[in-house]
Formats: sequence, C-alpha cells, structure tokens
Amino acid sequence: MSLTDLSGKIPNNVDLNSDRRLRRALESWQPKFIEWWMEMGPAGFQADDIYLRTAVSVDRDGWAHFDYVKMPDYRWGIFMNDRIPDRTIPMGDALGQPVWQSVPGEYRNMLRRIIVTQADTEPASVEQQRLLGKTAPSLYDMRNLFQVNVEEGRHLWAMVYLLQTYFGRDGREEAEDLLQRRSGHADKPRILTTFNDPCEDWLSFFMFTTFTDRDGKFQLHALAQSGFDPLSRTCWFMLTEEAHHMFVGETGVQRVCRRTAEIMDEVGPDAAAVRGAGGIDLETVQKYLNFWYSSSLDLFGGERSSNAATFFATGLKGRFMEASRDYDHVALEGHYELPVVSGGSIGVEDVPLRVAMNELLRDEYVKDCENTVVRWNKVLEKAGRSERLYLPHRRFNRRVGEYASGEFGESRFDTDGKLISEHDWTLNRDKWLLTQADLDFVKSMMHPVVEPGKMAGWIAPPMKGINKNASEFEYVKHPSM
Ligand code: BYC
Ligand code: FE
Ligand code: FE
Repeated sequence: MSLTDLSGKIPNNVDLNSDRRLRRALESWQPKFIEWWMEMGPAGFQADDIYLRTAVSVDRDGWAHFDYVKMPDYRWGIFMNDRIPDRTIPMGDALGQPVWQSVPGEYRNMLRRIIVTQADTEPASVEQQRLLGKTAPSLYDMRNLFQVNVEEGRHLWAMVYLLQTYFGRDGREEAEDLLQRRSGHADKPRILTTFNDPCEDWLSFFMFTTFTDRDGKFQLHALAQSGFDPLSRTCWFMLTEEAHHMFVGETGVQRVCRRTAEIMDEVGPDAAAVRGAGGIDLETVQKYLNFWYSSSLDLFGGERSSNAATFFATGLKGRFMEASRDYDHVALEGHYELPVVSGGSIGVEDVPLRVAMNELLRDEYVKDCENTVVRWNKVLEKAGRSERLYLPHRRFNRRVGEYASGEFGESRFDTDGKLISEHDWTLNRDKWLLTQADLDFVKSMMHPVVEPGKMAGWIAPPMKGINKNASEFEYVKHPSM
C-alpha cells in the first residue's frame, strides 16, 4: 500500500503524512487490525451496506458524516481535539506546570499501562458483541450495534496511535498484543473483569452500553485531565462518540420498559403472564440491571488505591471535571469517609483523599446511573404503571475492592448494601441475579427482525430514526434479507 493511500484511508488531524516512521508502524498494524476485525468483529453482515456515521474531522460538521459503508471499508480515523494554548497540569504535585507534549521518562511505564488498559476494553467490547447482529430486534437496532462496534474499533486506533507514536518498540509490541487477547478466553483474557463477561442477548447489550460505556465516559473524562496532552486531547474527542453509545443503551432499555408496560396493561404484572404474552418481565429487566451495574462498578478499581494516588500526584489522571471545578487540586488535605467492614459490621474509615481517587470517580458514576434509572422510571410512570426499577447499592455483588464478595472477598451484601450472611445470600441470589432459566428465556426471545420498520415484539419502536430518517428507513442492506 502506498503512503498516500494510507493517509487517504486513515482520516486524521495528527499530520500522519509528516512522520514516516509512524506511518510505517501504522501501515504494518492496519492489516492485522483488519484481520482481527474479520475474525472477531461482527459475525456476518461484513459485506452489507450499513448506514453509518464516520468521523472525518473534529469540528462540528465533520464528525457526523452519514452514508452507506461496508464495515471493513469504514474509515477508522485518528483524531484529537485541538490543542488548548498554554494548557497547564490541572492537579497533583505539578499543578500549574505546562502540560507534556512527549512522555516524561519517569512516568513512561505507568502511562503505557494506563493507555494499554483503556485500549484493551475497546476491542474486547467488539468481541463481546460479535454475535448480536444475528438476533437484532430491528434494522434500526442492528445499525446502532454496528455503529457502536466501528467506533469502539476507532477508539482502539486512537489508543494504538498513542502507543506507536510515543512508546517506541514497547508501544508497537503492546499494539500487537491488543489484537491477540480475547474476551473471555481462558488463557489470554482481556485485562478488566467486565470485558470478559458474556454479552449474548440484546438486553445485555442495552445494559452494557448503559452501564459499561458509562464507565468509559468517566474514565475518559478522568484521562482527559491528564498532563500528557496527547492523551487528554484524544480522550476529549472519544467522549463525543461515547454519548451515542450510552444513548443506544438508555433508549434501548426505555423501549423495553415501554413495551412491557403495554403488555402488563393487557395481561397484568405477573412475570409468567408477561412472558407468555411475548414480553420481558420487569423482574428480569431488574436482574440484568443488577448484574451489569455491579460488574461495571468494579471497573473503577479498589476503593483504596495507591496506584490511583500516584496517577493523581504525578498529573497523569484527574477527577471528573478536575480543571473546571472548584476543587482543591492538590488534594493533600482532607479525607474520604469510606464505609468498611470490620468485626462483622460496617464502620467508617478516613481514607486520605488521593488514595480515594477511584472512589471519588465512582461517586460521580453512581450519580449519573441514578439519573438514568429515574428516566427509565418516568417511562413506567407515564404509562400509568406503579412498578419501578432501582439501582442496587454499590456494595452489592462486587468482585473487586473493599466489598468484593464470594470467591473474590469476605463479605456478602444485599441490594440495599446491608451486610448479610452467606446463607441469606444463597436464599436470595436467584431473586437478585440472573438464573440460567432467565438467560434461556431471554435468549428464546431473540429472533431477528429484518424487515425495514418492523420491530420484535418485546421492544417498542424508537421515538425517532437516525439522522432524521424515518423508522422504515433501510438502515442495513443485506442482499438475502
Ligand atoms: N478488573 O489499586 P487498584 C470503556 C486490578 S470503559 C481487573 O484499585 P488501580 C469502554 C488493578 O489493575 C473504560 N483487574 O487498581 C466501555 C491492580 O492490579 P495490579 C475502561 C482490576 O491501579 C464499553 C489491582 O487490581 N477503562 O472505555 O487503581 C465499551 C489493584 O487495584 C480491576 C478503564 O476502566 C478490574 N475491574 O486501577 C468499550 C480505565 N480493578 O497493579 C470501551 C482503566 C482493579 O495489582 N482503569 N484491578 O496488578 C484503570 O486503569 C483503573 O485504574 C483500574 C484500577 C480499574 C485498573
Ligand atoms: Fe470506547
Ligand atoms: Fe463506548
């Protein structure tokens, strides 16, 4: 492939043309990415025309270019938000000093690890979602799935660009490894917990994009505060795409609630009756919520983290809205009152603020999730129903940190966050979390609907189409459909 060709294939605003070494590195990585995409990306539909949005520049008009594209021809671009002149490090020991345009030697390993961990989630999510196209409840939903998938692919490109540009040979090796690990694989799993959890039906997909992509929002916000300016600018741009992923999830669950409310009006609230009438009962929706929310909470890491303290102190990772909020940006004084288990009950421990950075970010995340559930409940309320969904307590069903339970820790908590015995957990587990029978039931509902404008019976149609198109628009053109 010629050099010009590559720069044509990779839309970018990072002046790829001027750096021969970098262009070569990306040139040799690109075919491996495509190979991974064909093997681990969406199964089927790769030869179809999908109505997709492609980012072709970072300004307001350029990042929302809609057209039919075959997924392997998607133009995975490399974009950063524009440089903010005279930007300074917004937190930590180097507060107020000029941001770095290259990697400070003493932070090289930490920074590489942060970028690799973030990068790893992007292809992982594509792998988790790879079979969902085959059971899409409508062409509209199928198109949204593929939009999310190609953008997660672009996020991988964004991180690989940073690795290859700033981390030399190590960066190139990490870029290769990102295509070798596999979600859920016994020997070479993805790095973080949630990204190895199976996501095999559409309710899981909607919960994943609501709760797990929302972790992305907060992690990317924290990294957008980084003193390493290229990382900051990259994350700001990724956030523009993240909003759509959360939209897909939130409106997906909303539409399930709307449809289930209609069915309950006809047959009553009994779960078996709702299922019998072709809907997904709210108890099951709640269990999906419980699982994906608690899993996503783990992505913020331990409540007490010396790593997080170091990231903050060195100016590599900040709090949510660090630079624009009226925080004490040094955070050497003050404590976080952390509920901890001691001697069979929950007490409070004062944790130095810097050590509690993961928990502070998780606090912001929890608030955002609460708002989402409020919006879901508005749908039920407007439909005249009295049933409500709720967010389980953050201590419920955790695998990481202070409240890790079962095989991962010491204690068990109920959905209100109360400490409970193993016995009580066992008694209630199937009330709170999915059973194999629940999963089998939902799986049995997942029949593809491929006629334009038509919708599976368990979900209501969307309020509006994509890019002002009608809902009957042919979002995916599949010759045999
Ligand atoms: N899974 O001191 P701690 C997205 C490890 S979503 C596995 O608390 P620290 C997206 C930890 O690595 C955004 N391991 O950790 C969404 C450490 O290991 P070592 C994804 C975990 O350093 C949808 C040890 O436990 N990005 O973009 O504070 C679709 C001690 O823990 C986990 C991020 O989440 C876990 N959940 O780091 C597509 C950003 N939690 O050092 C994309 C990356 C902890 O003892 N996040 N460990 O070997 C981080 O790097 C966070 O800081 C950590 C916590 C979650 C890793
Ligand atoms: Fe992403
Ligand atoms: Fe995302």
